[in-house]
Amino acid sequence: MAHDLEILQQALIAADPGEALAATERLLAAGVAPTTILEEGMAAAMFELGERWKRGEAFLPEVVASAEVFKRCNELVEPALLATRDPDAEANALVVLATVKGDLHDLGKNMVAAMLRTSGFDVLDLGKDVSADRIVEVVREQAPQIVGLSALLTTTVPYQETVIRRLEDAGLRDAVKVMVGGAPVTPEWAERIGADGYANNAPEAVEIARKLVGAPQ
Ligand code: B1M
Repeated sequence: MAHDLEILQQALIAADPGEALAATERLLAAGVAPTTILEEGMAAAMFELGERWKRGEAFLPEVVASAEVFKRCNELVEPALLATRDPDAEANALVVLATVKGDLHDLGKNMVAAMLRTSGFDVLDLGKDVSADRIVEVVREQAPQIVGLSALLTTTVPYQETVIRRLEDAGLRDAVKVMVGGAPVTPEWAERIGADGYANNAPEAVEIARKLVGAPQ
């Protein structure tokens, strides 16, 4: 298994769809947990690619290509993940998820969405580059228990605070819990802006969301 996880990582970094999809299929066939494939294989590869990009050893077109291969691997893993949904673990809660305005990074947010669904949440995914106005409108109309805000750029992280302030202005803040995440987001930032929860990764997001709605862990 460790060998195929390594092959998957290298294939994602190299944006090689054939190798990446074959390694994903082998891992699934071997019964490796979909969460392990997502976190230890796929997310870890994108993190390493980001480090290489920072060092000038990878370039934007390569990152775009890797992100496409990531999505194709995800198409294989997500159904396997959803098949592990435990009908006895229903959270009876709606989560509205969005990558905030100005930010086009959605791979991590999509992983959070899939893991929340697997853990018995209903998820309304508003996508990426989502404005505070849109989020406020949806919270008013759908009355979710949680709003989840993802941001991957240091320039878009402050928009998480903008959304919280807009929910306050609209008189909706007390009606909904706000959870924030994304690589540059920290627990200190979450506390500073008055978010109710912070998660470092998708499995942790599930844990925090269940706590926020009082669902059994
Ligand atoms: Co971008 N990018 N990117 N990029 N990109 C980063 C974020 C960067 C750190 C790369 C680097 O320099 N090393 C850097 C930001 C630097 C900074 O802010 N200071 C950067 C940059 C600069 C840019 C552009 C500005 C580049 C340019 O155009 N010159 C541009 C911005 C576009 C925009 O958004 N307006 C850009 C574009 C892109 C692509 C489109 C090519 C692509 C995104 C494709 C897509 O998402 N559909 C991309 C990618 C792939 C990356 C890196 C390499 C990988 C991100 C990723 O998908 N990781 C990234 C490097 C890095 O993050 N270290 C980088 C995998 C994913 C599973 O992890 O998203 O962290 P992640 O999600 C995790 C956790 O964070 C957490 O759970 C997930 C699963 O464990 N989580 C949550 C996420 N959301 C959560 C929400 C929660 C809870 C947990 O609650 C609600």
